[in-house]
Amino acid sequence: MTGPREPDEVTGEETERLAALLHAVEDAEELLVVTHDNPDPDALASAAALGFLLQHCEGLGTTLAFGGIVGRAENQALIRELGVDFDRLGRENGISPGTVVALVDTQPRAGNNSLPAGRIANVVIDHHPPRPETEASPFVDVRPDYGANCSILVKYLRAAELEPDRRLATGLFYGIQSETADLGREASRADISASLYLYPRIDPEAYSRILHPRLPKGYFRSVHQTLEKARNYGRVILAPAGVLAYPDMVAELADLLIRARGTEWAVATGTFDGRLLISVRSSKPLAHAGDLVRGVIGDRGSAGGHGMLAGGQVSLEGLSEEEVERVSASVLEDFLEALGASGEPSESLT
Ligand SMILES: [Mn+2]
Repeated sequence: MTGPREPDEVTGEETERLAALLHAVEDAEELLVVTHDNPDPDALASAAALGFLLQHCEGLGTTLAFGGIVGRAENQALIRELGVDFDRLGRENGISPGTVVALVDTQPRAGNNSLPAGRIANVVIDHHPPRPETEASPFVDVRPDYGANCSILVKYLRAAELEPDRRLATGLFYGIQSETADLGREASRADISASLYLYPRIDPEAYSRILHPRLPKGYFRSVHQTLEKARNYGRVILAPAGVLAYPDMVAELADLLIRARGTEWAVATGTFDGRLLISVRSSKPLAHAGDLVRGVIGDRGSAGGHGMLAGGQVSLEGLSEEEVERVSASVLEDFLEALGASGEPSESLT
């Protein structure tokens, strides 16, 4: 028997990584932290934490930004409780030369961020599988064994002996719990340790406001429509949601559907602003969901993810309504085939 676990100590390796990070930004005038489009809590809190760290350690003026939209009520509440502003970044936006760009929870050319083409990311801190394009960045810290990117940022804060304020601690804690399904999905020792460190520092009322936000009517409409359209194919649920109320809705639906008893895979799709968005969840720890989505989407679009959760998108720009239907249907069919479920008769989930 072992006693209750204490947060890990800061190692010399972490101190060295912090020194290298600070060295990489020391000549900067400004810092721009970019996270992936339609960001999730892990991305949002990671960005806020990196801004906080470099503001305090290097006195850098910091802008946080992402492309796309935050629609999920929990994620909007997280931004409110973090008390930071995020700029909207278009792929065409110029970034001034004296600005250091940091990517968090994503990597250069991953297809899910709005870092302008040709712009080098000076700093990359991520927990998705490393990509070859990332090697061009001067400072890279990619830890695919971490369940949440926020847990990497906690290592930096602790190495810097920089206490996160209550708002940031609350946001980071939520980011980790949300990404790892409360430490039950792909959580590593580092995620548990970061959670133990953060928990005494959070604001419980703010945390509760993030977890239990009021929901817009569009949420119920989308859930209702999706449940009616969702089909069971053995252990697979396919849910073509149609037009989404907001882009991160598709992840919310996949999170809901994977909870259906007996389900090993949930695939939710929907369209938003000229794109087919895909979100995949698996209940199996060694599912390789990221590989699955990459294989199915192929060169039709972009995809990425981890073992138990993944996502992707396919551009629908310029397609007629009929063509959109056809592309959407063929993506779902390809998922069924890849999951070995195509021959089985489907039944309605409800
Ligand atoms: Mn993440």
